[in-house]
Amino acid sequence: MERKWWHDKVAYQIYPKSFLDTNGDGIGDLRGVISKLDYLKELGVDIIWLSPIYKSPFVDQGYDISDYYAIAEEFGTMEEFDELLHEAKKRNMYILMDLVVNHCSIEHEWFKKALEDPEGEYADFFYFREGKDGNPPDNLRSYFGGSVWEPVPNSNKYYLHLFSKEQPDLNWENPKLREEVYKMVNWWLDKGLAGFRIDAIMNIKKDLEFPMLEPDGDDGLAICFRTIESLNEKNPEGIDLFLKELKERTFKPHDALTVAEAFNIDKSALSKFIGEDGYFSTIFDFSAETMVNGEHGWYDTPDFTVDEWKNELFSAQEMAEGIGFMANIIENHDEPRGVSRYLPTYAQNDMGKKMIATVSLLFRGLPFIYQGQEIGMTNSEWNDITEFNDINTKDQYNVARDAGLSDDEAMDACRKFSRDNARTPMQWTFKENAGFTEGTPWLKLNPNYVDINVESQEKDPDSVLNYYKKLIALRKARKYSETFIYGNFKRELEDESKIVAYSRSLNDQKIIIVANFDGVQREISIDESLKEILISNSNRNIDFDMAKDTGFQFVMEPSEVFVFEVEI
Ligand code: TEU
Ligand code: CA
Repeated sequence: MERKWWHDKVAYQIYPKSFLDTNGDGIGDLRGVISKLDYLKELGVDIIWLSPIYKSPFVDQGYDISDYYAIAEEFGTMEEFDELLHEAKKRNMYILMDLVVNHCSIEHEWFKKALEDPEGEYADFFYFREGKDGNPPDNLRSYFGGSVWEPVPNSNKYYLHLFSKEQPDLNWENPKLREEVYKMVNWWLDKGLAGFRIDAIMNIKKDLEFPMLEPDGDDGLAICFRTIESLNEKNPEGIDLFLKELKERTFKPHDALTVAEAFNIDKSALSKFIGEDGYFSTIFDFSAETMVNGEHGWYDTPDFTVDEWKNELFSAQEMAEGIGFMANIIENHDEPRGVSRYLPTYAQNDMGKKMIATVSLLFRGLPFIYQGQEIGMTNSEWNDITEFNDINTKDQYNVARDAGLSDDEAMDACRKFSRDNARTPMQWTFKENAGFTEGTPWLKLNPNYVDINVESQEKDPDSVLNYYKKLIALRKARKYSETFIYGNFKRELEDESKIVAYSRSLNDQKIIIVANFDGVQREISIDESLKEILISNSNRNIDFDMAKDTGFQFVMEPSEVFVFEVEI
């Protein structure tokens, strides 16, 4: 496998609006990010992905961009951004921005010009289409609810939006639009950006026939991603042209790191995406996220078992083997907190948080930590639908109510799945507003900041934060890093239900990770000779010596994890 500059790195996602506010307006800002670079460096982070910081009306929290060349005033200035790049570079750190080019904002000048002249040049930057028999061109439902089509004022046309109606989709079929995108991407890369996280990219190719689909709900609509699925079957080469051209014209000449948000890529397509000459450096592993999607919405999301979860992650590891690197996450800004979602209730404590971190960070691939994950931030408390800010949450609440659920039942779905769970302000201290702001935070804090915060954890050698530091240091330790980066992945102890175990091996080194996701003690027997315990979350002193050469048996406590080096 050809070595890349980012292979040995650890990445961290910042959600700028909720990271740290330095001017008291209740909104996180670039100054806040700059002031915490040393904190991140000390954690062991090399690469920082910033969720969108471009000028935006913030209908979808900056994923609706009105000027790709400007920094949102809420976050600061271009000078401050340049300062961030400079300060990061000084510390050998790298900055990734969010590339949101499936759509822009209705406040972007392209869209304004398109509305002024629905027959003109800029209308072709978007999908302006006539309806059929007084109805929109097709019956697709947008990701955030309602038709994907919105009438263009003073015209017989509609415009397409797969997300909210304030996020019109850009027409990638139009070479002029593509040129504008490449110009913009190169402009940022020339500034010294290391690369991009690429938003919702599988959506850029549309089925231009805009066919009607079998409705999947009482609204007579079908969720829009169905066309992506059917398009892949009809015309698998469809998106190829766009993604290849994007890469050749921008990322490749800059040796940029690109991390794409691409759901449901199967093994046959994976090498085109993340292989040696793939469209992207890596894509997120969303296998756990997509494992259980509700058929109609959050409210009917089925439960899953530890073994199902493990199998999804392990299958993704196996799929990427020999092809490329996945970007491994346990949560992001679109998901509830991973420790609240994936840990069984009995394991939702510091032991469990360290355990799931160990499993995730030692996988093969590029690890991403989402802000607050390193201190074990959890889902928040929500009393009322009006406490949420997220557009997706409001829609899902209505979806549940429309399906006949009570306010409390609909709220329960939102409590579990709201994206705002991950967007509550970062918990820096136990003091007022968790040290996030001296003003009024834009989104309600998680009240547990008095117990879960950076300041307290820095002082406590056994904290989740200090465990993350040790874990990252282990991953990077010269003696083991080659194995953690390039080593093969293999399932271990496969017959043991609720035991999550795998190994990483390279040349004459083999490392085994064993985690007890069960709520009771478990007897474990490993048919290898133990060399050393590299890390564990219990600091238990077990005498493995007697079994050094004959395999070793031991009892694991609930939520305990061990990382062993074994004789090979
Ligand atoms: O998300 C794209 C995406 O596929 C969403 O449907 C995602 O699955 C959903 O938010 C989960 O409920 C990206 C961004 O990550 C998200 O924050 C944006 O809202 C979206 O694109 C539109 O830009
Ligand atoms: Ca601020």
